[in-house]
Amino acid sequence: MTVQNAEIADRFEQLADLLELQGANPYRVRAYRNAARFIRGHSRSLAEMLGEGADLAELPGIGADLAGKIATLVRSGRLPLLEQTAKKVPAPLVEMTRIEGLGPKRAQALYEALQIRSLEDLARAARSGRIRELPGFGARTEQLIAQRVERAATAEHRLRLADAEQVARPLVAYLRGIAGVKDVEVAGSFRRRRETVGDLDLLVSAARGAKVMDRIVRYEEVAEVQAQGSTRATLRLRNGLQVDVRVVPAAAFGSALHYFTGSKAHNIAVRRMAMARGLKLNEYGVFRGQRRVGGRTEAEVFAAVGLPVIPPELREDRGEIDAARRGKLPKLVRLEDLRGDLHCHSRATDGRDTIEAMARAAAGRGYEYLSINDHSRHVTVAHGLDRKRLLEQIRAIDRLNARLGGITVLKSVEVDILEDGRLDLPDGVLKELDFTVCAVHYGFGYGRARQTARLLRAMDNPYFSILAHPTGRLINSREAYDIDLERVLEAARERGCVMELNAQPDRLDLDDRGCRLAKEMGVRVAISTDAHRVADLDLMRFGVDQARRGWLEPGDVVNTLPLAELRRVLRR
Ligand code: DGT
Ligand code: CA
Ligand code: CA
Repeated sequence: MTVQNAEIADRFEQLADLLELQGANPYRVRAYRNAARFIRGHSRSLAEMLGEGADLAELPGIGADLAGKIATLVRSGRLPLLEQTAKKVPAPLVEMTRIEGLGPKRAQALYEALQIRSLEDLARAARSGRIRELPGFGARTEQLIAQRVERAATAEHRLRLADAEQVARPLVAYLRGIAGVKDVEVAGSFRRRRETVGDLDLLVSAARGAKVMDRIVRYEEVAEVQAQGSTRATLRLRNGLQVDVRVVPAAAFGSALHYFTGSKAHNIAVRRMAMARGLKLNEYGVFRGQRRVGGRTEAEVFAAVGLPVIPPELREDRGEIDAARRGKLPKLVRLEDLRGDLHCHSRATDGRDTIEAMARAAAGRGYEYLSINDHSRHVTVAHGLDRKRLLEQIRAIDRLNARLGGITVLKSVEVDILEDGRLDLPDGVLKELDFTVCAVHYGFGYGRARQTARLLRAMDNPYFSILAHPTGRLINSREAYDIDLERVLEAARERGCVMELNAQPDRLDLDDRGCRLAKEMGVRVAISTDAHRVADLDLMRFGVDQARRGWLEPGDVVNTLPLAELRRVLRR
């Protein structure tokens, strides 16, 4: 299997934790952490880049040593230094550092002070209230640890959508290359663009009698063939992902595509409508008695039950069938509707490219505007901007706009929301900007009342425009912080603030439900990439996927607006 970026990043993070436990040089530890962070956010597959002969040592923070390790990992699936280091650290410690929010220091404290030797020990200690008595822990942390240990024990493994794409793309190309194969589609949650997928569901249409199944199971990334018949197979790939493949005749492709796209709840509702019309609907076609009356295309399936085609992103049985029946389906936002990106970084803080390079790349993507949102001073790891440096950046952008054609660079910032809800820069400088993006970067553990009050207070600031990654969750690695989202949305509507849908594949925050709630409550959304380099501008489509799942239309998304109108909306 092509090793994915996420996996490389996970291994480097693990290595950093273990090295820290061993008391290794902090610079070395940080180098692995920074590399992991970069790799996780990098939009291109490192394995693919290596395949094309790229020199990874040229990537920021990678260097010759790490590039060598990545090459080994991609080639062999192994990171020998990690294996050696893991042998030297007690196993329970290794296990504990993998619990979210623990990390090496806290794991070590628990190991030493409470003699915790397993996750069961840890759960027991949390339940008996012994953890809160340790210095640096407290009741809230104890409660979080208890929840997370439980979750770690029961977690089902779902792959992030962007990672699943990296697996699906070469597999689909392989299938398309098999003689006799006509059509290949990835159905299931992947086609509905869910933020994570449990497995891949592939549909292949082929000429009758073509021996495609024998070829399919010989795909080089297959680790195990769990089941194989003439028309279906279940495979496990080398990275652990399961793939269901079905070979169907062209006459039934639309029916199979509809059925295997799901969701299950949506299918059941559509089938019920078919029955009411005296039709039978299944993966093989639409039937009246024994006679096939449709099924070649998905449109035929929907037409048979009197519905227009419902976009896959809506097929969750969350009201889409009723909306379709009434001719009230939303006209979902599309990538082409977006006129700009409202959250990007530059070299001034932790971005890789210059403002000019970002702006030219955005113009090349057809955008009308792009904003620069470097971090504020509180984020010291990113060398955050203070008042003076931000004012300098504002003047530099004015000069750049004077000579750039075709695109406007908007002056903005990603300003920290401090512990008490104040913003990390004085109003005097914020008012010089076109708008602000405001974000929580620490204090994730506060209880709901305190966290919500913190956000509401921040929104009281007249220069607060957009709330960045509103819940702070990271898919598969960090829970959302505890807020009353409805309260926050209500406050946003009253004050004219906007919610971000951060398009980074591990954020997608607001998520689909959050977007839908925002729309229902009359709050607009900005779909933004949080780009740290030019290539990240292409992450926008992942944000659009979730916006569509959240029923958003162009009018619900501020960055579909022409610049003059956008300015009006963002200036409260
Ligand atoms: P996942 O894999 O957990 O991310 O989610 P899905 O939606 O891809 O689910 P999966 O792979 O179990 O099944 C693919 C599709 O097949 C599902 O979305 C709808 C259809 N399907 C599966 N089982 C049933 C069933 O019992 N009844 C009906 N009507 N459809 C089903
Ligand atoms: Ca699936
Ligand atoms: Ca499946």
